[in-house]
Amino acid sequence: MELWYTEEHTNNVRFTIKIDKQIHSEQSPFQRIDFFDTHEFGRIFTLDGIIMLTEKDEFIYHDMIVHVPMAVNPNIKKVLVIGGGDGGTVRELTRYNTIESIEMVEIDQRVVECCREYMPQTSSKLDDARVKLLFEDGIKFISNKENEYDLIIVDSTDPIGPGEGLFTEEFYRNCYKALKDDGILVNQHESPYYNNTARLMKRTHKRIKQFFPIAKVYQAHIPTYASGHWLFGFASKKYDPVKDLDDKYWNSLGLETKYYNTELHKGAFALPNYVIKMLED
Ligand code: AAT
Repeated sequence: MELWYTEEHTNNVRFTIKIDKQIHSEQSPFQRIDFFDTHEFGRIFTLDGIIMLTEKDEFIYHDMIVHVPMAVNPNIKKVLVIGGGDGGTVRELTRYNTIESIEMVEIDQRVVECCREYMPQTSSKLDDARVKLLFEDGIKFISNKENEYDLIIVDSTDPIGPGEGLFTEEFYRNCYKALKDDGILVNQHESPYYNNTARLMKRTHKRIKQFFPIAKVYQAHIPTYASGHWLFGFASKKYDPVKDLDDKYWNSLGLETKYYNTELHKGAFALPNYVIKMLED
């Protein structure tokens, strides 16, 4: 018998992948956690029936959420990751010797435990000496921080369920406060393509723009997220992500990346007209 994983991308569109084997399934206090092996995408990890990552395309998401801010400010030393329990974002951050501390605040301890067991490709660097794991709600965690971080990465689920509060005005105000004067906020910013996510992405940009003098959006092609066209937000008190790109410095580090390079960095901020219009509205 053939097994297929199906995810609803809209009420009228479904995305289906052939499953070789179901690996693990459980209901945590926060969400349903599943792992499957697939022929096309390798092992996949889903929360509440939505793909968080696959072995085949996670490099795109994690390269873009980490290397873009790191190539803009080479002096990033103290980083906060909110969500990201699979460890992919932390894995990329640990490649920078200049980073001194990485705090990862993940609401669901079971995500980390399961990813340590079933997703070694992303969780392999969670034991780095600079990494501190905190199992709490990122919304609450950030509320009393001031002038502490050089970089905050919001590697969150979509704004439904436990991730909802990570897309609110209050949360972005608190991120602004928690960042140093030259701090950068990067977040997963949903997709502009289908109406259901476009609505969320427009609202997210509007909210971030209220607090940050510089608020830009950049894109990547992530095949297993709805429509494949995914956005990230770059917000800062000081740095423009393209004008302040330190490409000489980043290239001198000699980091080998499968997706990111500094030419692509510049290009990722060039958006299709319909997206520019959505962000202006
Ligand atoms: N690295 C790509 C994987 C993710 S998972 C996002 C993580 O955010 C999940 O582990 C979830 O438990 C955690 N999370 C959700 N809400 C909170 C919260 N309030 N505080 C802390 N952690 C939280 C991102 C996938 C993006 C999918 C896009 N479609």
